[in-house]
Amino acid sequence: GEPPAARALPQAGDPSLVLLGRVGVVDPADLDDYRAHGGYTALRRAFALGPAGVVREVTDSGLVGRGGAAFPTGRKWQATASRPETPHYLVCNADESEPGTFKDRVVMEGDPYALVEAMTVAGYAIGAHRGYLYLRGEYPRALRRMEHAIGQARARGLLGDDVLGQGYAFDIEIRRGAGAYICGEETALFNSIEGYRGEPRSKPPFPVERGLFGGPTAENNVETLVNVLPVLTMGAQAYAAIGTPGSTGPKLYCVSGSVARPGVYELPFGAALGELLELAGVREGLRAVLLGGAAGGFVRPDELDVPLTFEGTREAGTTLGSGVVMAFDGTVPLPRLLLRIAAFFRDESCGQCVPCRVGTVRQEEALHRIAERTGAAAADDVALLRGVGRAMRDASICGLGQTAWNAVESAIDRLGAYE
Ligand code: L3W
Ligand code: SF4
Repeated sequence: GEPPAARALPQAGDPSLVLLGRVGVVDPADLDDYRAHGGYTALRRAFALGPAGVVREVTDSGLVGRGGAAFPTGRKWQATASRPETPHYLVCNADESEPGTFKDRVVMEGDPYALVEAMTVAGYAIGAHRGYLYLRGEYPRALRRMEHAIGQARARGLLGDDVLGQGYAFDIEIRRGAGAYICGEETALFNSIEGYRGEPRSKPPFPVERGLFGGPTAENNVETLVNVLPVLTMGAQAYAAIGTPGSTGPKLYCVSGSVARPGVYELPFGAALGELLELAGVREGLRAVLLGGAAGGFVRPDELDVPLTFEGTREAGTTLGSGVVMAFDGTVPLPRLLLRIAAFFRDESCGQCVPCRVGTVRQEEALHRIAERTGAAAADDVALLRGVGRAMRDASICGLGQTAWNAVESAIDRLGAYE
């Protein structure tokens, strides 16, 4: 089709990109090449600042978590660093499993040393000597590249007993997931590392207080951690000038569905959804856009001016989540799509609590009945969906159950599904 009119398509490797600038340019197996492209300047700056100085920079940058919940990273690190109990742990959540999310994979495959460096900075800031990288089991190439990068960093004194000769000890261990979506929930992830069933724990206590092996733990998403590198290299103020006051910095988006050029895009926070879709080459006949993944919500074609920020999407009644942008045209029957989402949650519910274990089954059954009636819903089925949805949202232990009805609800209320 026609090239996008809005602006030049940012390509991976474009040096103007803050997060993807090295992807596709640097040799992901070569530590020296990483260094030649600016690698390890952030860690040097971290050592110059000291742990408290790093936490201050991250706090001042306004960086918030990129795994979907947008919790302030500086506050999380400060809370972990200040706990008197030892040891402290760093956990990188690389169990990227939200349907439609594939940004962390691009970072790990294309710029693995960046994550090694970022984890080292984070470990230093929070006073941890051990970091765990919990890696999605279905990412064999990311596993190979991260294993290699960690091994090389260790061989060159960038991990181990005396990192960069600064007297700081830090090492990284990789643990692989085994295909369960729920193990991306931070406390289920801890249980999985500890050898227990991957079931979420009740919060509070939050991980900053009692996390992995009961110790104070900072758990961060891959994209969150790699953002710490530009925070340190450009400084908190310059970083905070990117994006909007409420959502600072650059963001990665995973664009898929009815677009000409699906893939990972980096844009500063604040671009309009329509602008991103232009870049990705949105096709004719757009019917709806799912933002935030299976746990997210739908946006109509007449709402594409919604700004891609945490506050903007919240105001519009949806969520940015981890950056999923899934475009659907009229060739995708909405009832089938909702049924697929419901089946996903029914499949992935860990079964620990009743509202989610039973609710995800009831939700799928109701959607089946509706689909069998060629998409027309009886009023009592919609009422049942609302009741079950409310129970799941209010009474589930973790985010899976709490969000399992989001997409269906927004399809009914905003897209007029089943009318
Ligand atoms: C200290 C407090 N820490 C909260 C910490 C908490 C966690 C973070 C966010 O994720 C999202 C959902 C979807 N003192 C604290 C505190 N924390 N209060 O902040 O916590 P929370 O509970 O708001 O969210 P969460 O359960 O960690 C839910 C998204 O995740 N999601 C799926 C994501 C999938 C991916 C992926 O595949 N890559 O990210 C599904 O629901 O957007 O908003 O660390 O400990 N007072
Ligand atoms: Fe398990 Fe669902 Fe309960 Fe979360 S909400 S603990 S996934 S049963």
